[in-house]
Amino acid sequence: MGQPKIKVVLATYPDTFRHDEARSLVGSASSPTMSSYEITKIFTQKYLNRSRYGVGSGKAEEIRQFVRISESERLIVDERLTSKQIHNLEKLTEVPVIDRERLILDIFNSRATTTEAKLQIQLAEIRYEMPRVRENARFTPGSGERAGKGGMGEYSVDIKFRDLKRRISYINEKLDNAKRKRDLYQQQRIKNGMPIVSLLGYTSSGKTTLFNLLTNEHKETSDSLFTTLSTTTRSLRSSIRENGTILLTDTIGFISRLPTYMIEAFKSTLEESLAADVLLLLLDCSEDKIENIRIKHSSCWEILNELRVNPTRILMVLTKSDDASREKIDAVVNDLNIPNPIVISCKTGYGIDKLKRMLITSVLKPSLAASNS
Ligand SMILES: Nc1nc2c(ncn2[C@@H]2O[C@H](COP(=O)(O)OP(=O)(O)OP(=O)(O)O)[C@@H](O)[C@H]2O)c(=O)[nH]1
Ligand SMILES: [Mg+2]
Repeated sequence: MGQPKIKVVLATYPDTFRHDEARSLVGSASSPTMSSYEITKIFTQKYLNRSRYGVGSGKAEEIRQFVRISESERLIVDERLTSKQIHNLEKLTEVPVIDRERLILDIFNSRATTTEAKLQIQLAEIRYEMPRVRENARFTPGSGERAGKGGMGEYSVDIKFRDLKRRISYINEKLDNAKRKRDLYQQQRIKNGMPIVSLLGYTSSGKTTLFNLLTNEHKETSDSLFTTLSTTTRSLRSSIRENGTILLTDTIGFISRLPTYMIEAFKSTLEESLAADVLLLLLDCSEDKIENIRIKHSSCWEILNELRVNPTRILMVLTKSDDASREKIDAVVNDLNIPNPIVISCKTGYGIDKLKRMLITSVLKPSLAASNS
């Protein structure tokens, strides 16, 4: 029997993309005690960055009343909140408040299995905490008084800051060790002339499902967000290329509005994928709304640009075609201006042979990849 669910109220934006994504994030998350969440009501607000509560004061009061009558146990706000906003909301609603970044970190925490992923999350946790140490110092929880009158004084803020910085150096050192091992492996791979193809894309775009299909692996897949957090590399099935091995890499997915410090925390994992000879950028075309597909597409490109990836090595792959009409796929291709799309379905096998052929050609002549980007 599963744990009882925790009743939560969600405050998000009115547009469908953010609304639906926030709901999926809550559905994928669980509390530190591993209980999952059940949404009692979704409140929408055009702005979630108002100074006092994030939401407007009127909405905050509505939320307070609903939390009380529905006996909800948490409030989740789909935006980054300051310590002060969290404190104000907690005081008003009398339940713990979780902001978007905290929610993503909680999902990461519940999913991390490798030592490296755990270290990366610890790094992201510290980076989440750092600005809040300073923010906290500006008011005294419980009284709103200035620091020094029982709040965290400047002296203790400095000590806390120094401690966090020390922890960052320690984690970075450990991550560097892991990176050195990976670099060594990569040098060996280059020496042996083994081309590498990586799977990238929005979370839940179908990367691991394709990875499993092409490598005979059984890595976990699910419709929850961030099922995969660490990088796995395997050989493609030998039938793909008779005269040598191609390696395939699966990694963490992207999401919109991901703060830079979180991308940075996972950079060492991502770097392995970004260094591949060919990068397959997967895009789920089964989404109901083309607007949502467009947002996911542009979020991926924003992150790839931020990570300075050379676009000529990227091949676009539209996934889950079994769940999308021909018209929808054509509309996506036109809308996003993809010249030579590879359309696949891991469920029916559609397009998989074409993808394999395309991969062989691309790793042999990497410049061909440019025609698809
Ligand atoms: N209908 C259909 N569903 C698919 C297909 N490929 C994957 N899925 C489903 O899409 C969901 C996400 O698939 P994953 O392979 O876990 O996606 P991912 O990109 O690895 O996701 P993260 O690791 O969370 O970033 C799962 O429920 C899969 O069963 C497909 O070709 N057709
Ligand atoms: Mg995955």
